Amino acid sequence: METSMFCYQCEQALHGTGCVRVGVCGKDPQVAALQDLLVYELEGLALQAVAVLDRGETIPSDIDRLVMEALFATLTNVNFDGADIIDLIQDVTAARRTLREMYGLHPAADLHTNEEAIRAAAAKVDIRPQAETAVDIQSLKDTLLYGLKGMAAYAYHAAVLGLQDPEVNHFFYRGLAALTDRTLQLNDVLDLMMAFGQVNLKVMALLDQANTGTYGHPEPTHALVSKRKGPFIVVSGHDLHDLKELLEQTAGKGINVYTHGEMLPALAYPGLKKYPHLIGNYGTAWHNQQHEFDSLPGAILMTTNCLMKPRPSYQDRIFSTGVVGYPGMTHIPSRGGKKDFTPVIQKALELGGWTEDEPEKRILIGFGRSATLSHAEEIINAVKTGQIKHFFLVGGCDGAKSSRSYYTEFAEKTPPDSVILTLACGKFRFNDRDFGTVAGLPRLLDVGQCNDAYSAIQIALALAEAFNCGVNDLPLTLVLSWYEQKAVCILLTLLSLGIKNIYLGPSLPAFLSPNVVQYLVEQFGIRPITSAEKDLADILVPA
Ligand code: SF4
Ligand code: SF3
Repeated sequence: METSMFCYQCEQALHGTGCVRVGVCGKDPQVAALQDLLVYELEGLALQAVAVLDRGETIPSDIDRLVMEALFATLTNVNFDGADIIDLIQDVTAARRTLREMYGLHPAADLHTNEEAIRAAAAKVDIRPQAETAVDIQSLKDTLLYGLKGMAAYAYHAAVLGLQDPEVNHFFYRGLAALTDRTLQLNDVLDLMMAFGQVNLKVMALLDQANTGTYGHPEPTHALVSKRKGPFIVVSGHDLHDLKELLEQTAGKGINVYTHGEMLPALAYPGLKKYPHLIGNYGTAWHNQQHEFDSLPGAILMTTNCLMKPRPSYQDRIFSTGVVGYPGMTHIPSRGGKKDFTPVIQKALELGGWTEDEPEKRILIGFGRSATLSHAEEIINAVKTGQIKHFFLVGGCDGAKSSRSYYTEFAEKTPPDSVILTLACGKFRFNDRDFGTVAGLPRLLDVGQCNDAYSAIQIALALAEAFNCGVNDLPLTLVLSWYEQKAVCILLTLLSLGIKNIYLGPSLPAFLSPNVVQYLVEQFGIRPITSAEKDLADILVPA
């Protein structure tokens, strides 16, 4: 049984270098090794798939879907259950066999089928073979792998809503296969990363199309953030489809449904807010869940990341679904494309919920690209007349580190003639504050989830077009916080769009070698955050 591990894929990596005994996130060495083996097996599958694609043949769509699910399961705070990872390894092994038989490929070595063989292989697998011999190449390949994990999450959400793009699916194979190619030089991997950024932009567009096509464009909404009496279910994560299915199954049952964390933006979609029992939002960002869920008199459904180890006080009332898993946690499976949330509903009714209404409190959300750009004319005029002098995008992941208070201070210190766009779970640090208005618009515009980064990019591109300039010439500064691998794929997309001078924190990724950091600073002007005062002074220095 493994007693050591190495993982440095997220911002919580121990000492800023990597988790070696157990993950700061709670991932144990056995699960870490199994996840590495899953990635290794996916690389093997990808090599086969590339051979098939190069012959002009196609990959069965269930294999495309498996690749998304398997990569997504290895994203930080998604799946901590070794049994689930073993199932996925067996599925990938079966997919390799399928491709071999369909297309007469050479038999692959090491097709692990039983649990014992899988665990033995996991103990030996090394998915960073160039870590000692080619530090910078390995650093770039790791960055690409983490980007692929993030992209898998986006592709999965779009696929759940019926949208896939063959070019995107193929890039998973080409990207994973490239990770095994020892002939690649630094420039080759850099080129691949930029190509990846553009493909990821397509996935983000696809997900935007899936979400807005299914549920309509988010609209400005004063979302309830106080408790209402009665039984309830709290839904966390990013999966709008799971929320929709739960809303259908809870209709008329006297149960309120609250969003939590990254599900908050769901309250602004016409196709979801039409359910009157989708009542409001409970809680804040993922890292506060253990105390927010402690003794909660309601049921909790985790649809995606970020899941933390459940405390005993609520382990009987938290459920997982989709790719999420935790040992001992009740999982709601998908059967024939449908989910049966009866256990969650029964638990909510049994617990009874809150006994009193809290004084009502609301926050303003729902400024995706459609709602924000419906004010384009006012915004452009306000810039021309000097009422709006600067735009900030203060967004990204939240996390537990105290240095993340930077983002609250930064938002608070932005001048009154500026607009703050925000998205993802980092906004919970300041989204309940009153930033007032500028040119008749709210100063704080909540664009949505991290899954809505496409919306923010479209807003920036529309402003650039209106002013007939590039995004880098706009009075716009991106101040991003990262934690997990979706942030990596977004960053690579921004770089592939040529966007420069991004402020990044709370710390730089451990997987970027010093030379890679230097390259990013020189080529893209990436700036590690310092203090809110200093960074703001640097940004707002008169031209
Ligand atoms: Fe550590 Fe993050 Fe890896 Fe978890 S995902 S083991 S916290 S680096
Ligand atoms: Fe948050 Fe996990 Fe990244 Fe979706 S919920 S932004 S960290």
